[in-house]
Parts: sequence; C-alpha cells; structure tokens
Amino acid sequence: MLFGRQQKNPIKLPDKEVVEWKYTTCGYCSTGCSIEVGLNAAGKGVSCRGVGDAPVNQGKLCIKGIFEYELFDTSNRGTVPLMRKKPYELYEQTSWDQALNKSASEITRIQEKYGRDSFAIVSTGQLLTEEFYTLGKLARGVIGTNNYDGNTTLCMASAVSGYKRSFGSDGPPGCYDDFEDTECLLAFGSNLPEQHPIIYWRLRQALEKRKFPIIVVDPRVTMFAQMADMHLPITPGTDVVLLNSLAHVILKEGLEDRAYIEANTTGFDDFLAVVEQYDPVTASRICGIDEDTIRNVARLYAKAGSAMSIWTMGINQSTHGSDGVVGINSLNLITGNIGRPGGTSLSITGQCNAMGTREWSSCSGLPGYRLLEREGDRNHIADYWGIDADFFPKKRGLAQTDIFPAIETGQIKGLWLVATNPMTSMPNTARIRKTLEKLECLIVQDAYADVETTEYAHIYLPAALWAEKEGVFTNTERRVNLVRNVTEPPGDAKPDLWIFNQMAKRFADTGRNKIEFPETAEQVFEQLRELSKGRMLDYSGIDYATLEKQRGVQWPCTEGAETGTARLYSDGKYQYPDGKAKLIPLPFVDNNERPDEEYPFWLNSGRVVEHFHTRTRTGKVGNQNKFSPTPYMEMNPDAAHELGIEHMSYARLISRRGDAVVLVQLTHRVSPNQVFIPFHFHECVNRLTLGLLDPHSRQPAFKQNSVRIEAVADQVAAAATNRAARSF
Ligand SMILES: Nc1nc2c(c(=O)[nH]1)N[C@H]1C(S)=C(S)[C@@H](COP(=O)(O)OP(=O)(O)OC[C@H]3O[C@@H](n4cnc5c(=O)[nH]c(N)nc54)[C@H](O)[C@@H]3O)O[C@H]1N2
Ligand SMILES: Nc1nc2c(c(=O)[nH]1)N[C@H]1C(S)=C(S)[C@@H](COP(=O)(O)OP(=O)(O)OC[C@H]3O[C@@H](n4cnc5c(=O)[nH]c(N)nc54)[C@H](O)[C@@H]3O)O[C@H]1N2
Ligand code: SF4
Ligand SMILES: [Mo]
Repeated sequence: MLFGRQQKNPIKLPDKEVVEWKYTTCGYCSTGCSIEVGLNAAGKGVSCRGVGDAPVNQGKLCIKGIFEYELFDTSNRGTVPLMRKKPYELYEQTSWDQALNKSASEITRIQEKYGRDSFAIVSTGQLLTEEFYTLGKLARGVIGTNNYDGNTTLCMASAVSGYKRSFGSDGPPGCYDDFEDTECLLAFGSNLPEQHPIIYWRLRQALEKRKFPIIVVDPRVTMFAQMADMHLPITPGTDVVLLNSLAHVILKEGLEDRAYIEANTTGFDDFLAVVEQYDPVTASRICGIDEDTIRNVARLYAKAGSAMSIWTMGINQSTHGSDGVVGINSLNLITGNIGRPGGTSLSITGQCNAMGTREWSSCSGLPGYRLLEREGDRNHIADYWGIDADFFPKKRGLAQTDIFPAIETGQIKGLWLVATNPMTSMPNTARIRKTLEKLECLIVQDAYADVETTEYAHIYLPAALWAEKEGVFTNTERRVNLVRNVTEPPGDAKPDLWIFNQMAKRFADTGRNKIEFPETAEQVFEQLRELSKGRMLDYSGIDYATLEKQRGVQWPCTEGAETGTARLYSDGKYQYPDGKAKLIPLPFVDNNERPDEEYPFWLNSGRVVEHFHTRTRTGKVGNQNKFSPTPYMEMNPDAAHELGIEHMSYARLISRRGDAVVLVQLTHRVSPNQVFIPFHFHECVNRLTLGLLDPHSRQPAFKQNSVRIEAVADQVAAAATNRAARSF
C-alpha cells in the first residue's frame, strides 16, 4: 500500500516551449533582480527565471518578477497616439507626426503667452537612465521650464534631502552585503518581506549563517515585524523623537564613538543640546515606546561591533521625513557606523530606477548630482550641451507636490506627465482632478491607454514598457543594471527615448537652443560616462558588455577598474567642502493631522506584495490580481465590534477631504485606533489623504491622516461602489 505523497498525482507543468532565454533586469521594485525572459519560437515572452550567478538575487525572483513576461500581453496597452480638442470628448487616433507637432506647438504657445515656467513636466522613477538624462536635457536645455520634477517627490525626496543635509550629497552609502557583517539591524517603516522580497531573502540568508538582532519600528505588525526580535509599535509620525532619545542614551552612557565624531563630523555641540532634552521618559510619552525599550535598543545598537539602519516609506512619507533620515544618519555617525562592512545608513529605494532619476534626470538640479545653485555646475553642463549657461535658472523650481497647487492658482497652464499616475497616487485626488481639468494642455505619455489621467488629457502618447527597450536602472545599493531589449512594443508604441528625441526635433528649427540628441541608448550612456568621470557617481569604468557580464556594477567604478565599489565614505571623507559630515539638531514639532473626536482613527497606507502602485500593470496580470482583487482595509476586531462592523463586510471611511468604501479585513496587525489601506486602488485611500508636506523635501505625509469609520447598511450598493474603485 502507498502512503502520503507517493499516492498523489504529481503536478504537471505545461511545457512553455522556450527556445531562447534573454537577459534583462526586473522593472518593478528597486531591488534590481537579474531576470531571463524565455521566448517561444514565435518570439513571444512566455516565462521568466532568475539569473543564478547574479550578485543581487542569485537565481531568486518574487511573484512580480516570476510573472513579469505576462506584461507583454496585457490589455489596454496604448498602441496609437491619440488626440482631442477638449477633455471628455472622444479621442481620435492620429499619427506620431501630428501628435508630436501638436505637443510642441502647444508647449510653445503656452510658454509664449504665459512665460517659460507656465508649462510643467512631471516624470517618474520608472524610465531607463538614458531616457531620464534625455528628458532632462530637453526640459532644462531646450524647453527651459524650471517646473520640472518627478514622482520621486512622493517616494525618495526625503532620503535625498536627508543624505544631502548629513553628508553633503545624495547617494546611499551601503549595500546588501552589509547584512553578512552586521551585528544589529534597525529597520524603520519598511515592510521588506512584501515590498523588497529579494532584499529580505538576502537578509534571511545572512541570518541563517549567523544570528544577529533585528529591530523593526512600525506602527503596524507587518510581516517584517513578525519575524523581528523586537517590534517597536511607534506612534505614527514620531520617529524623530525615538531617534533623539536613542542618541540621548548613547551619549549619556558614553557609548558613542568619540574618535569618529571628532575626526569626521561637525555640529556636535548643537546636536547634543537638543538631544539632551529627549530623555527616555519624556520621549516615551510622545513616541509610545517605553523607556526601558529605548534604553535597551540604544545599548544594543551602540555596543554592536557594527550596526546598520534601513528605512523606507514609514520615514520618508512624513512631515518629518527629511529630519527622520537626518536622525538615522546621525545615529550612525555618532556610533561610527558609516562606510564599514555591516555599519551603514541605507535608504531602501522604491521604484526600479528611483536612483537613476536622482542621478541623471535633472529634475531637482543638473545631471550627475550637479546643482543649479552652483555656478561651476551650470557652466560645465552648459558647455557640454553647447548652450549659454544663463539659460539655466539659478535655483530649482517647483517640486511635484507644488506644481499641482500652482495649476490651481493659474501659474501653470500646461503639463506633460511621463510614466506617473497622479490621479491615483497623489494625496487628495479630488483636488488633483480639479487641477487637471483647469489645464489648457495635458499630455500623457504612458504605456497604458487606460491610465486614469488620460480622462483629462488632450494628447496621449503610447510608450514602450520595460524590456521592450534598452538601457540601465540603478538599484538600492548603487548597482547599475542592464535592461536588454527582449521584445518589440505593441502596435505603434515607442520607447520613451525615441519620443523625447522626436520631440526635441520639433523644437530644433524654432529658434530655441540647438543641442545634439544621440539616437541610441548606448550612445547616451557614453555621455553619462563622460559627465560622471572623477565624480562621486563615477560611471567611467562601466559599459553595457561589462554590465551584462558582471550582472550589474556598483558605482563609483572608475575607468580601468575591474569592478565597482561596495560602500561610500569608507575613508570618512564626506561631500561637504570641509570633508566632514554634519550632526544636525532635530527639535520635534507635532504638526500632523491627528485623530480627534470627530475623526478618531489614524489612517495609514502602503502596499501589498502582489500589486505594484496604481495597478496599471499588476491589475492586469491574473496571477497577481487574483490574490488581491479588491480595495480593502485592515481593522482591529475590537474597534470594529464597537462600531458594529463585521469581517468581510463593506464599511465607509470619511476624512475631511472625502470618503471611500472598502472591504473590512479584521486583524490584530493594526491597533484599535489605527487602520491600514493599500494605496493601489483608484478612488480609494487617496480620496481621503491630506498629505501635509515635509518642509525640506516637499514629500507628502501619506501615512498620517485621520478618518471616521461607519458601518454600511446597504451592502449591495457598497459592493458596487467598491467595485467601481477598481476601474479595471
Ligand atoms: N509589492 C510591491 N513592492 C513595492 C512597491 C509596490 O507598490 N508593491 N513599491 C515600491 C516603492 S516605489 C516603494 S517606495 C517601496 C515602499 O516600501 P515600504 O516603505 O516598505 O512600503 P509601505 O507599505 O509603503 O510602508 C512601509 C511601512 O511604513 C509603516 N509606517 C507608517 N507610518 C509610520 C511611521 O510613522 N513610522 C514608521 N516607522 N513606520 C510607519 C507602515 O505601517 C508600513 O508597514 O516599495 C517598493 N516595492
Ligand atoms: N496613499 C498613498 N499614496 C502613495 C504612496 C503611499 O504609500 N500611500 N506611495 C507613493 C509612492 S512611494 C510612489 S513611488 C507613488 C507611485 O505613483 P505613480 O508613479 O503615479 O504610480 P505608478 O502606477 O507606478 O505609475 C507609473 C505609470 O507609468 C506607466 N509606465 C510604466 N512603465 C513605463 C514606461 O516605461 N514608459 C512610460 N511612458 N510609462 C510607463 C505605468 O503604466 C503607470 O501608469 O505613489 C505614491 N502614492
Ligand atoms: S524583488 Fe523587486 S526586483 Fe526582484 S523580482 Fe521582485 S519586484 Fe522584481
Ligand atoms: Mo515609491
């Protein structure tokens, strides 16, 4: 007789008949996994597998990477350019020539009538680096608008700002290998197992070899919190207070690295004066972490041979986002934990090329981490592009989150959106809708024709996606990875590089600056190598062939070097003119929207493993959408019981901005005064959010808002509203 497994029929996997595997890099998150796409005899992508000898993922992929080949065949891709006279009228198909001519003439008309800066451009963290650089050249060198920014203001702006304030420059100093050496890991507002599954796998792999403590700071009991040794369920928006208090204990107990502070930092006395006010008793009353836990964590961190901190949106998306980053950097500076194996301050980035846009897009400055505010930088780029340096503004213009209010007030009349979907991803979407309706011209350049912003657009430009084109992405650990062209875009969709180059041609004979725009991505890459030579982000030793061979190279990589550099600041030399890092005092100001009698719950928002952002992609991939098809909310069972709300019923949330209907999932993952909603669904959480801005980074506080919750009597009507929020 056969028992157990032997009696079962083995699963049969259908043969996908792959005839060729092509190398590329995943286009979802910033982990930067190397992927091979399997093509069948007809050249169609039918499978994905991880690349075994890739340093980042060592053959592994998460659910998004595994099914990424399905993207090539998703519905509602844009296949032809579309135009119409007014929003809400029917679109008409048009040629590229007409769509580009019309776009260029509208940009010119608006700029001539209202001034250069009245036309704004908002881009993304999801193009290839060569595309970012080309768009930056067009925006800054030819069109000449200073109101040019990216969706990275919703995502990484606080990390950029915090790194600049502490170290004198952007650039994450650490790498994934630091897990192998660290003796203590402190993670702030990051749900690594769901949002960066392969970085998490790297952490687990390190833990299997050698145990070290993991401390997770998050108001929610996330998957990461569940595997941690200590979970600190912090009061939302108060990380700066905890950080001040950790520094307080370290300095009070003499656990700091005096020699490092003296040799490599400035500002210690002012820093100390503020930190002294945050003793653990005072701090515990604000941040909700008890005094003994604060002391224990401070001692553990400072006494570890090397200790590292990582963080993601729980820190960045806050009115204290930039301060939170500075606080984490200072914690690592006073303990001498920068630039050494296992000792670092590592911002986990978000989008596949959030780093590339920071480095090369010119959104907040000029290419290669250069600043508009610096004369030498302006002159260098003007020379390189062959234009007059006076054409550049001397200060950066509006951030994305200030561009929309400027449309409201009439300062901005035209907008070009490239690979971002603010109708779902910006706070208070009702306000965003009104601003889009006010525009004289809205151009939407997206891979999908059904992206919500096309409802308000005049011109739609269909773009190629991910491995339908070629170029590079930079990941969280500064690794430049190659995206090889695996297949062709559908219909008449075109790579973004082609679109920017064609747009540039439309301006060539109109009396504007004449700049050369190379045609292929590899030619553009040559310019990045030249422009980066001798700088912190030196690319001069990198070329496409090496990228494929080594499965990515970490910058800086100087000409002639065999490979890249794992860590920054290992010599203790920072990017401020005096070569020192700054310790910056962080007095805490409580300016969040907080729960009160009328709106008694904290509203927190974020992500789930299956979906990516506004679901233009993952909402159409069956193997992802089936696991999370519905807008839902995590709610504590005791809180629900008090309001008469049942598990798997629909409930209504109301904030000062608007309302939303969601399916209720009862769970102890959230405390009784907090709820959590994934932000992937249109007409859902961002109808409710306020999004107060960080004063340094202009990043919105997506995670600290207040709402009231009501049971819904008519469940059938509620189900229909909830369904409508899915939009597809
Ligand atoms: N599956 C999937 N993966 C993704 C993405 C995706 O959409 N889907 N997006 C990518 C992008 S662009 C990004 S930016 C990253 C985001 O990656 P993460 O930041 O890890 O994801 P989130 O869920 O937005 O937020 C993380 C945590 O912050 C916590 N938090 C809220 N308020 C606070 C607070 O005041 N303090 C602290 N300490 N924590 C707080 C939340 O409870 C949440 O668990 O993920 C990337 N990876
Ligand atoms: N409430 C709440 N809101 C949030 C967040 C949160 O945690 N809570 N997180 C914020 C964060 S961190 C982020 S990063 C933003 C993301 O916000 P968005 O950038 O608005 O979200 P995406 O859905 O990634 O939008 C990218 C668009 O680019 C298109 N696209 C993809 N690839 C290409 C390409 O190669 N070329 C072109 N032209 N188009 C392409 C996609 O179809 C999609 O429409 O959301 C933010 N909003
Ligand atoms: S972890 Fe990120 S980069 Fe790696 S396969 Fe998943 S989505 Fe892609
Ligand atoms: Mo992000």
